[in-house]
Amino acid sequence: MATLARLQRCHSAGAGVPRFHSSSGACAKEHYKMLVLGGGSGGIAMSARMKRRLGAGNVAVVEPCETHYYQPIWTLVGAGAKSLGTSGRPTASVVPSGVKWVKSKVQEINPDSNTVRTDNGMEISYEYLIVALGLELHYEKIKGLPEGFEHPKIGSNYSIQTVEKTWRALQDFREGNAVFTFPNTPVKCAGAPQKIMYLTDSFLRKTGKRAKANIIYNTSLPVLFGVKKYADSLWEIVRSRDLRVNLRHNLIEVRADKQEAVFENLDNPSETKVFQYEMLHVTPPMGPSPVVKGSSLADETGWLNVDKDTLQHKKFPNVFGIGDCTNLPTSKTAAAVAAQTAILDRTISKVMKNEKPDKKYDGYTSCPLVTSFNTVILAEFDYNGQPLETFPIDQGKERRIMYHMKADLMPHIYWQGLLRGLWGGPGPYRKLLHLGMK
Ligand code: FAD
Ligand code: UQ1
Repeated sequence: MATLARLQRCHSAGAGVPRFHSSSGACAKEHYKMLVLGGGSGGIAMSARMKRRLGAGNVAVVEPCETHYYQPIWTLVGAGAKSLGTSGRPTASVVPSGVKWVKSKVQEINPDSNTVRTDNGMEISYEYLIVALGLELHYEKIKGLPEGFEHPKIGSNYSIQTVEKTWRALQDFREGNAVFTFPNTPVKCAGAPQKIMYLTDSFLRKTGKRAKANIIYNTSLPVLFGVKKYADSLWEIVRSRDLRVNLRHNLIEVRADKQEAVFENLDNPSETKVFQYEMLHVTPPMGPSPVVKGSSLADETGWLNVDKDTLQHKKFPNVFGIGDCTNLPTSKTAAAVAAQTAILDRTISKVMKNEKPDKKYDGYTSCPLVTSFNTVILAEFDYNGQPLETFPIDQGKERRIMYHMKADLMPHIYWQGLLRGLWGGPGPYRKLLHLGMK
């Protein structure tokens, strides 16, 4: 499937056609005080903050894709609650004005010479570098994919090409198994693989088909969710809605022509189980950006090797990292990126003044666990897996207000706040809201 193969390089059509956004035109060598790699959530937010700090002319961002996507809304797109069109905006409209957009793909990072090479043969040198290259999806690591997506009954909310297929499969559901997977790798938004299961359950109840469905969540993990408080709430929901959870089940093959999904038992890998499906939602294996992995910026596992407190690279002091590409030991989300932007901004200002970074990232991350078409459990936690909740109410409960926050408010905070460098996460509000509680 040509479109799926392209997904690995870019979310949008027209990728890989190098050209330049600014009027200065292409030249073989360029230099910037601040070079940002990747124009996703972290890259655009940091470009905005660096523009404020250094002036637009000193900042460039390298990003090959024409369209910037608000990925968190794909959970709702896959369940038919939002349209795909609402998730994307032209990259040209989110790159801060005056900041140079190098519309190209980074091919090589050479931190020893402070240079980056792009796929149009350009060499860009920098004084400071921010790496925000996200992570790589690996559908191809499942036998039978990505070509299996050419068949009906299978979808995946994790890519622009397959998210609407989830909604199609849900609408086409007649009777049988609805199977949801979680891979044996780190993932972005670890709640998303099960959010679509709860939405499927709600949709099938609404349309009177629930009695004809077995809803099955096959996860590689040994737990339903990594933080006990929220896991307890989710187990309660799973029990009350008659959802089946199989732990340590890892998807290894899809036989899309026969509507069969094959899982290995991670506690006994010689044992495989075949599940016939009427609907299959695949969360693909994920891994580090190959550009990071192939450079001396990576740790032994391939993720960008940054200090967990300051986000400064552990070996190259003029290099910084943010978001899904890093080895920060927290759950990979846009909410984490938001909190990281405030810390990284501060770290960079200190490093530029030859001072010691003084603000520490606590690992804040958040996952709005959508449990129906009008409820969310708002999980928020830190590096230690301890709840770090913004609101002075029990966030372990399903709440309607949190659904509106996720579906209606959060997109505005993302486009108008985070991407403009104005939203550094809810930390300051948390302190205010909890003042009266102390
Ligand atoms: P990205 O935003 O993915 O950006 C990486 C950028 O790097 C991309 O633009 C890419 O094109 C570019 N790039 C890649 N390789 C190269 C290269 N070689 N050269 C140049 N550019 C390159 N988060 C939440 O907080 N809440 C949620 O509810 C939530 N739900 C989610 C649901 C789904 C289905 C998905 C898919 C994600 C969800 N997330 C959620 C996660 C969130 O979207 C990511 O964690 C966030 O976007 C990470 O930002 P980033 O900048 O690190 O990476
Ligand atoms: C958040 O800051 C954020 O980034 C913009 C998200 O990504 C879309 C989120 O999903 C969440 C929950 C937060 C945290 C914000 C609040 C108000 C708790």
